[in-house]
Amino acid sequence: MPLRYTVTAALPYTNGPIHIGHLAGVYIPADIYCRYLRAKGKDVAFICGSDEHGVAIALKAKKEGKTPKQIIDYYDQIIRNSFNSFGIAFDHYSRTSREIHHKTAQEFFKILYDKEIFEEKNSEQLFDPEAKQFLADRFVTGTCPICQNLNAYGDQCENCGSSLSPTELISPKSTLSGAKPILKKTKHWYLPLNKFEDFIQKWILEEHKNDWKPNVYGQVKSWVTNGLKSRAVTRDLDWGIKVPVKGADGKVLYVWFDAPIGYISSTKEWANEKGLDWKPYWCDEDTQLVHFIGKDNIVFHCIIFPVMLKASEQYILPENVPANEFLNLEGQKISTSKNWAVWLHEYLEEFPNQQDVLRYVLSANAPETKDNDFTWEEFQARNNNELVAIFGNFINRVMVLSHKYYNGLVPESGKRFKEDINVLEEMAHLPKKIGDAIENFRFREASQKIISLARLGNKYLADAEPWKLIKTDPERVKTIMNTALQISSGLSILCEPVLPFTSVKLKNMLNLDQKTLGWDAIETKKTLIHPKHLLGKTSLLFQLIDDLQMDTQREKLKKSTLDNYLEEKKLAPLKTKTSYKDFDTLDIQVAEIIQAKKVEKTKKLMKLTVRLDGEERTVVSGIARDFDEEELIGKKVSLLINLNPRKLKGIESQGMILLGENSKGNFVFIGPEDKTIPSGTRIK
Ligand code: B3M
Ligand code: ZN
Repeated sequence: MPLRYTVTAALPYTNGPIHIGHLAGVYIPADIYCRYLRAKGKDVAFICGSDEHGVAIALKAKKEGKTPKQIIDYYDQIIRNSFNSFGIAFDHYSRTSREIHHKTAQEFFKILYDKEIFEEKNSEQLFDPEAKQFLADRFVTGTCPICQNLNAYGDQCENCGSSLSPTELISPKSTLSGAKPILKKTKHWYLPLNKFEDFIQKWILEEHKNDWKPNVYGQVKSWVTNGLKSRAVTRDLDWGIKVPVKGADGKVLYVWFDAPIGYISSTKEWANEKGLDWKPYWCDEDTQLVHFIGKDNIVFHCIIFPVMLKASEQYILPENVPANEFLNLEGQKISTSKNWAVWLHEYLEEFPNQQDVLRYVLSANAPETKDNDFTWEEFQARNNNELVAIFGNFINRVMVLSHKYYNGLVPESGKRFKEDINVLEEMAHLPKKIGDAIENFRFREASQKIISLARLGNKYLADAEPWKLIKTDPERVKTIMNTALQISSGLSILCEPVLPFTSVKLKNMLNLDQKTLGWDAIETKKTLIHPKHLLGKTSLLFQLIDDLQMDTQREKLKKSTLDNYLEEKKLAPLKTKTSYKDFDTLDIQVAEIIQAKKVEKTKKLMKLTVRLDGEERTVVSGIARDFDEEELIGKKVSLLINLNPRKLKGIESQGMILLGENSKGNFVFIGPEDKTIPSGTRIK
């Protein structure tokens, strides 16, 4: 049994507000976990903060003509407010721009430096000759060498998820000036992950084989199988934490080196403020360290940071890293740049005081084992059919009847019948069941178990029909209502981790002390609410959400992406003029797709067989995100047939299909309108 828990949630970048994807993937599960632990009386430090370094922030500042400091101050405030409003109850929320963090991160670097863990290497890096700057990470884009995505970043391809270094990009381009980078020598410090392969192998792949989530375990395994490489932990940049050794002028720590140390500095700050010692929370073996993150952060939390912790020889390792998959929105990937998102600060304006509805829907539909979709239709259905019709309805019946029959005084229970004993018995099992679900990071299940208690209560009342019995057997009704009030009280306690606002509201209605009753009281079948206790006023716990509100949300989404699309179009420069002669060199023909098969281990690539006039060809096209195999068969498309063949994932592609992009960013075919037009027809 751990003596204490250090629970961290990924530090959000302060280069934009946060949306439902962040909440569903990281912060709601982490918050439920910590609220549950606290309810069980555990010693918990729930730690987070703003991640304020890195190229993304420097770039945003440059683009907006502001200083990085202005950017981070602005978003730090918005993000903090969102967390507060949604009841994400961190014990401490710090910022990596604070001095305590700079010091902690530098000390950490020095520890590894003094232990001679790092490799010092001179290498050629991309340099922007116009902006006179090295191009790290997101300062450079180009074609992904793995999946051919044209817009891969210098540190990562968001299409295939590969982690890259800038020099691996094909046709790199500076995002600062658009210039073609040159190579220039520079010195950096590297963390030799390869030397820690055995450690990762033993610690995760053997010891945590059975208790880590399969999606997390699988990613780690594939990293290790592909072989771990050294990773530069410093950058040539002016925004960040100075590298604290000689000969490192103009260099800062790589943001992914300093950010996870932010968990430690935030804990220090918290402990200082509370007059506690921070060390046990990071150094004692009897502390359980858990990192909540999204799946794009797995490598950093399961390999790189643990290697840093291990190499320092002073810190504990995470016991679990329950990363979630991604949440999509109305069938599409959430995208900040396309404004395809539900922003938390906007949700609150449109659904004031309905934080718990979103918390509930995002828990019930959490992307725990696979990517999941958020739709407004489901949001409405879960609210109306579950929160209102089951939970709200049960509480309302209990409250209204108790006020009507007993003026709000809890009635004495007579001898309980079998059905009364059964429901109370079932309720007594729930803390353990919900607890097991939460401790094993199954938050969907936990949220359903909570609703199951309200469902149980509803059924109990519907079967017992106190509103009929009141005329013939008022004594029996007292027992029924007393039992129903015990269930209501149990609900107010057990719903707290998922629905904290509802819990407070319900406890107020029941006039229960917010703190005194715990999960144990339910388990040990204590009387949760006593006879003659005076109930508070009845109010509605949840409100119905109507179709109009949902239509408004869907319209808003469509409109904002369309606006965004038009804006981008305006900004996209026209290509330079070309001659007819050049155009005439392109041989474009109508082709019919006759076979389609997704290329394995890629997200986008589809292998197609197309028919021209008397000839069949193989073409590999990046359309698998937008089309299923079946719907492609029989499609007539325009094909550029005299492009040099090229190999994609080992398959030779003999042509390129012409594609357009619609306002949602999905591909559409540019094919002949007249479907009878024969394959092989020349397009001029
Ligand atoms: N800021 C990345 C992200 O928001 C990063 C997490 C840091 S956790 C130490 O996805
Ligand atoms: Zn890629």
